[in-house]
Amino acid sequence: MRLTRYFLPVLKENPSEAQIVSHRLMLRAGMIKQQAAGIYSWLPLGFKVLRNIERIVHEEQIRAGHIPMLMPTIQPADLWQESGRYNAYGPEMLRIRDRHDRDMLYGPTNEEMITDIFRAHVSSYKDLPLTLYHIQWKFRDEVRPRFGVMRGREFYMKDGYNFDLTKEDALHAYNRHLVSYLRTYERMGLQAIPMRADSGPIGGDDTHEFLVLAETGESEVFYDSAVTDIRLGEREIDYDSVDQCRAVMEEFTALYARTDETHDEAAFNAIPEDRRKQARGIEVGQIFYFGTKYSDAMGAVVQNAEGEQVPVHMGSHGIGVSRLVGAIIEASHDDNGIIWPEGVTPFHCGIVNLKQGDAEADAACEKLYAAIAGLGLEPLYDDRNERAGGKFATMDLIGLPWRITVGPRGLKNGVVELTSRRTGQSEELPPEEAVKKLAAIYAPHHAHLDDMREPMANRSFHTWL
Ligand code: 5CA
Repeated sequence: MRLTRYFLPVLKENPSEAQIVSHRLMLRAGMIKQQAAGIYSWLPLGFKVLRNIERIVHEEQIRAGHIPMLMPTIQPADLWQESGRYNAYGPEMLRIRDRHDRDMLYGPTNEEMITDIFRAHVSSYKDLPLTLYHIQWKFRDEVRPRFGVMRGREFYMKDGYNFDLTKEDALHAYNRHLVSYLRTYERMGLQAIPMRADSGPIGGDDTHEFLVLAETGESEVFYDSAVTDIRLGEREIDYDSVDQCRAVMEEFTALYARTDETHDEAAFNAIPEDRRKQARGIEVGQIFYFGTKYSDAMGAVVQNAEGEQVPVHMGSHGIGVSRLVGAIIEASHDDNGIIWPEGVTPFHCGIVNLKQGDAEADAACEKLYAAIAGLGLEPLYDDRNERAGGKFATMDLIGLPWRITVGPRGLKNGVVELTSRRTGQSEELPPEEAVKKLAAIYAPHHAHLDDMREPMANRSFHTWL
């Protein structure tokens, strides 16, 4: 993309309505525009990041064996009357009446609807286990929408639902989700710590929230600092293996880590004092096991091997896709702007032409642009007739992890400059070498591109979007 042809409405001034850094930077970098309290348009740069996060979520869900689908945003009220949650949900639910006077609502979550789909089409244990998910806009009429996309009223969420014959199978689904969530967040450059939490209006006993530690987080958390040393990393986990998934779950939840709702002062005080931490965190996901709560209420039963009709065991699992855009910025920025992790960056590399209009510099930029695009990567070429300082400031603000600076002086020596946004370090090297470096940097993040070259039957997952 060439900047002169793009739509990147960056703001010079700090917007006064933004209280936290991610909201401020998203507005300044031209990523979002507020349309009403807690309701945003996603401008092109923000939309790209949202889509990248969504793609990672899809890839990791499909890798774990979960099946994508799409349910509507508007739901009929009667499903919620059946489950008993129509009244219980309270004023957070946006209630709508259609022209036939039928009660509808803008879905805050989809337990009822998925249970309705399940009971209409599944009647035998032979069709289990089954995990269906979708990524769809939700609406919760929050009392205090704030912090931009972090607590919106309209927000984008991945929600998944598992159906199992037994509690044991459903707990495997719970552990499998925990593992796949860890991998999902790590690919986005985030450490999200599973913490024992409260199940709220979803219900059930077993639930963990995934928290990214950040001073601006809305949740108060208590944890043993040793949990921050654990990473999934490159481990290969077989999602069908009950033992492997359980082992990871136990490893990640053995140490004390809880939100304030489930905090236990006595257990906390048993941790060595230097490891006892009280901090704030951003909730980027939550997993639930709630047994037969919805299947009992809505008659989601299957026939088991003995010919008996039994209610299915269920759980639900959510990832705050739009909230993650803000959470990643909270975790990764400096005074000059955003620093995107490679896994989610809207463009892979910026190209800054120090002397627009200089025939040699222009030609070198064009050549770099084509070579980077040839790798399947997307460069953003700042081809404006602006001074270098302004171009650097824009690149720093929008946070592309790598920048190639091209100028007549370097070209005389056959070199360009490759700069890391994170460290600020630059190195001079021939343009072909800079392109090679980018290819190596992004190789681990683009396994899905290799996958696309495989015949359909050999692909481990489809590539989305
Ligand atoms: N049905 C369950 C699991 S699918 C559910 O709704 N869980 S939830 O309430 O915890 O929401 C899932 C995730 O959505 C949260 O962890 C959070 O990251 C995100 N989320 C919830 N409310 C908002 C909001 N108002 N704005 C942005 N993201 C939100």
